Amino acid sequence: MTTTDVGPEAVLPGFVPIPGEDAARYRDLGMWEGRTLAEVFDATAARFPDDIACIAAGEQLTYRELQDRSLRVARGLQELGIEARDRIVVQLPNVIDFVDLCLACFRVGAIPVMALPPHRDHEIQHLISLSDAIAYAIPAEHRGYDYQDLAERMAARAPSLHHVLVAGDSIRPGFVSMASLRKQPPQDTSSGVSADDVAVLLLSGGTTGLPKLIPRTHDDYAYNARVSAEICRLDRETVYMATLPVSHNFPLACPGLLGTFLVGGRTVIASGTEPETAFALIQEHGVTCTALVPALAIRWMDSPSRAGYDLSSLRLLQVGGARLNPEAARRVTPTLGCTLQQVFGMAEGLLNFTRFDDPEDVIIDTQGRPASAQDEIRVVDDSDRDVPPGEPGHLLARGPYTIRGYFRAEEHNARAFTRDGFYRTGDVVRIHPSGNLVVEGREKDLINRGGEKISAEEIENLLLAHPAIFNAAAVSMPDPVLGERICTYVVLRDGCSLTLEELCEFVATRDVARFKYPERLEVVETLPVTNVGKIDKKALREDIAARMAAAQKDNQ
Ligand code: OOB
Repeated sequence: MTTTDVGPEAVLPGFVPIPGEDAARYRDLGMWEGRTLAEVFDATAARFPDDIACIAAGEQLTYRELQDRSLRVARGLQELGIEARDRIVVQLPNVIDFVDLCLACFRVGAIPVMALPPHRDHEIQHLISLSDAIAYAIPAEHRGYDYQDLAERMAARAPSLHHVLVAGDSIRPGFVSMASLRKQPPQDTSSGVSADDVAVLLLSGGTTGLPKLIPRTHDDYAYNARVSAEICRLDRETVYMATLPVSHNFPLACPGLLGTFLVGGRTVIASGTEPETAFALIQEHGVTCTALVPALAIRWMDSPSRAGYDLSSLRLLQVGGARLNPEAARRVTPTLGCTLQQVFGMAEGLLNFTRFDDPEDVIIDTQGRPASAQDEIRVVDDSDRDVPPGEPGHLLARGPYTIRGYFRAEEHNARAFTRDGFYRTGDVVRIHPSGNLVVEGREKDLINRGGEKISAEEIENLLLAHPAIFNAAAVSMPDPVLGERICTYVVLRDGCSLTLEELCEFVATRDVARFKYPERLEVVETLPVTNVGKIDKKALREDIAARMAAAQKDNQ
C-alpha cells in the first residue's frame, strides 16, 4: 500500500495534510520536489562525497562518512523494530549524534519529536504520551544533569516507550547506545516512506498549556530549507554554525543544518552559546553564517573578548525568535563586521526574512517579508476583516510550508486556523512602506523569554497547584537582555504567606524546565479583570512595568 492510495492522514491519524488542490499547485510549481529529506541529503552526498559535511566537538565527517553513519544508525533502528511513522522523542543537545539520528529517522520514516535539553519529567512525559513515542533519545549526561535517570522514570510511566537510545558513555542496562547503532551494517532495505509523509514533529511555542506538536512533511520541510538557503545565498563555500539548540526550527532548517546540506556546505555544531566558545569556532572553521536570538546577539556584541578573535569570515548573522530592538540591530554590522538579517519565523511554517538588497533602514526597522512567492498573508481585525494597509492587525498565514493543523489537536485546530486554512499566528503586525512586516506585539498569551516561548497558562496551572495560592496570573516583564522575563501575580488564601524562593522550590518539585521558573512574585489582594471577566493581563503587564520603572528611578 502506498500513501497515494490512502493519503498521509489515513496512515498517521491526527495529521492534517495540505489539501489536494493546493498541494498539487506546490508540486506543479516545483516547490515540493517529491523527495524525502534523506534523498535530498543523499543527492548532495553523491555530488560532493569528500567534502566536509559536519564538524562537532573535534570530530569531522565528510558527506560520504555522514551518509554511511546515518545508514548504519537507520539499520540499527530497524533492527530494534522501529518503522516508518513510529515516533521518537529526541532530546539531544548540540552533538553529532543528533545529526546521525535525524538522518537515520528520515531514511526509515521514523518521526523525531524535537524536545529541548532543558525539558524535564513534566514536558517529556507529555511529549511521549501525546506522540505515543516508542523510543526516546537522550545524552547520558549534559550540563550536570543525568538524563538516564529521567529516562528510567519515563520508561516506568509511559507504556508506549520501548527503547531508550543514549549518546555518550556508561550506558545503563536495558538502554541502547547510539555508538552500538553506528556499528550496524549500513541499511539497504527500503522503508516505504514518501515525501508527503510527516518528517518531523516540532514543538509549538505553546499558548495553551503544554507544547503542541507541529507536523512538517518531507516535501514542505525540504522546501522550507531550500527557499531559506536561496534567500541567504548559501552555497558549497558556506560554513554554517548551529549555535542555538539544534532541535529548534531556526538552526535546523531556516536554512540551518538542512539548508546547508542541500547545497553541499559545511556545518559546525557549536556545543555552547557563550561568546568565547562561538568566537573560537568561527575563527577556527571560517564560519560564514549563523543564527542567534536577540539576547545572544547582544551578548556577542557586548563581549570584551571579541577583539581577541578573527571573525572576518562571518558574512551573515541571522537574528530572530524575538523582537530585536533597532538600537541593537544598528550595531551588528559595525561591531561584528557582517550583514544582519532579521528573521521573523515560527515552527508552524511562515518565515520572513530581510533581504541582502533591502536598504539599511529596512533591515534595521523591519522583520522581513515572506520567503515564498506562494506564501499568503493577511493582516486582519478581530472580525477577520483586512485592516487598511499600514495599520496593525492580526497576522494570518497560509502557504507551501505552513501547517494546516497541529498533530492530534482537533479542538484547538478549530480555533488556531481559519476555515479556509490560514494559520492564526497570534502575532500583531503592520506592513511597513517597504512591503516588509513589522512585529508590533502579540495577542497570544505567552512569555517570550529571549526566544524561549513559555505559555502563561502552563505557569498558572503550576502556581494554582500550590496550597497557599488562591488565584494566579503569569505575565511578561521587560528585561534589557532577554526582552521578557516571567512575572507572577498571586492572590493568597487567607492567612497564608509566600516568597519567590518558596514558590520556586515548589515549582522545582513539579519537574519542569528551569526556564519556566517564576522570576518575580507580586502578592496582590485581587487580580484585575476585563469587562468579559477574564484576568486583565494587559493591566498586569502595565503594572509590573510601572513598578519596575519606579524602582529604577528610586535607585538613581
Ligand atoms: C521562532 O519560532 P517559534 O515557533 O519558537 O516562535 C514563533 C513566534 C512568532 O509567532 C513570534 O511571536 C515570535 O516567535 N517571533 C518574533 C520574531 N521571530 C519570532 N517576534 C518578533 N520578532 C521576530 N523576529 O521563533 C523562529 C522560527 C524560525 C526562524 C526564526 C524564529
